[in-house]
Amino acid sequence: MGTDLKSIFSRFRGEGTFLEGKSFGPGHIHDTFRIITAEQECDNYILQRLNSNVFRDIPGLQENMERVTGHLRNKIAAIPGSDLKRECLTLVPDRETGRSFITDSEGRFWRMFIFISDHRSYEKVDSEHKAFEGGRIIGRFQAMLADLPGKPLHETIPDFHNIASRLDAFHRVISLDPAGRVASVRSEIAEITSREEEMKTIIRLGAAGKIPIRITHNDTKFNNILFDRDDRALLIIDLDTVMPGYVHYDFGDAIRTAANRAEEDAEDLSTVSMDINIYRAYAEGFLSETRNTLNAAEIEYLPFAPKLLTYIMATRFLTDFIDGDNYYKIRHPLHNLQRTRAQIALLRSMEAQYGDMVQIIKNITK
Ligand code: ADP
Ligand code: GN1
Ligand code: MG
Repeated sequence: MGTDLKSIFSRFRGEGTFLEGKSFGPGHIHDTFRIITAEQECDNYILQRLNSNVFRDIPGLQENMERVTGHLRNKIAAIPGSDLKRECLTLVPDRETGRSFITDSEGRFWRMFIFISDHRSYEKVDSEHKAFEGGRIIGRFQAMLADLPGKPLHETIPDFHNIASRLDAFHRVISLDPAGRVASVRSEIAEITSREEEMKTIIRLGAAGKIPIRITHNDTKFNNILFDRDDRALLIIDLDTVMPGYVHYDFGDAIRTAANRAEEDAEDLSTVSMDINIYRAYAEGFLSETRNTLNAAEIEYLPFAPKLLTYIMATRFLTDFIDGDNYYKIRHPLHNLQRTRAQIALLRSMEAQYGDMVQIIKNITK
């Protein structure tokens, strides 16, 4: 792999000499490597082989990425004291064409970023300070993209958070039962089907024109936020799914991951629950940047969003399990089922605390 990475690295307009390249980070989608350069004064890099099974139109995705990072750079540069290299992703162009990605001899797509050095990232959140900071940086991201000029962004994964489409796919895979697993997951299937109508609330509000389409990140998993060594949030990375969406998608996925006391795939379900104090702190940070732009219906349904996103993930993990594990990277044969169960446990914990979740948003926005 070493020589391979070295030759891929050399095709980008990076600075410095390739020293080593190693697998890096917790992502479920791409193959990510950190490239260390030999010279102290040169940056290190993140090199990614992109998953073109998940993302069917990589040139379109990269066009989004260039527009979004370019717009964010202009906004951040205008903030006194900001640090562009650490508060915004920097794509490194192809030496020959200047494009933001290359293809290798097997037709696979690669891209490269400057490595944001000395950062921290968290799977779970253990302090209200970090939760507030995460909320603030995602709120700022959304606010900064509100005036992105030009045509709409490409929908890099069509209907990504459209629960009606996700449920169609779920029922399709159940009727096909390609891996013969349906009989073993009857109770998990029942957890999903019993909530189907309630979970279509957000798309119904959208269709009725009560909540607007905005530019959203759509993968605001907490480990996609990088912090500095003092736990100040620097930026949100993983911009592949930035596209048109509802504010609820970003608020919901951040709470799903930040406020869960256990890992996303916890085996011991008794450890899974939502920490309401993390929820409150995140909401305060997020609303400090966005409350003036959100309409009354968007605010009213914010507490519903974590339930929806947790339900979407449970549905997607279970769909992939029944399908025979073709989408998510797994570390053991029952991994997708374990993820499903942990998400259902989290959803139940949110349901038990729903009244408090509603009250907290009312208190912050009154
Ligand atoms: P995936 O879609 O597979 O999650 P990401 O774009 O989130 O891929 O990247 C995977 C991991 O690589 C991240 O979780 C983070 O740890 C690390 N990473 C990505 N980009 C950078 C960067 N510019 N600087 C530092 N670390 C990064
Ligand atoms: C994937 O790329 P990553 O690992 O941050 C997935 C998200 C899920 C998440 C669940 C493009 O996110 O939608 O929420 O796994 N990304 C894609 O952990 O499907
Ligand atoms: Mg990621």
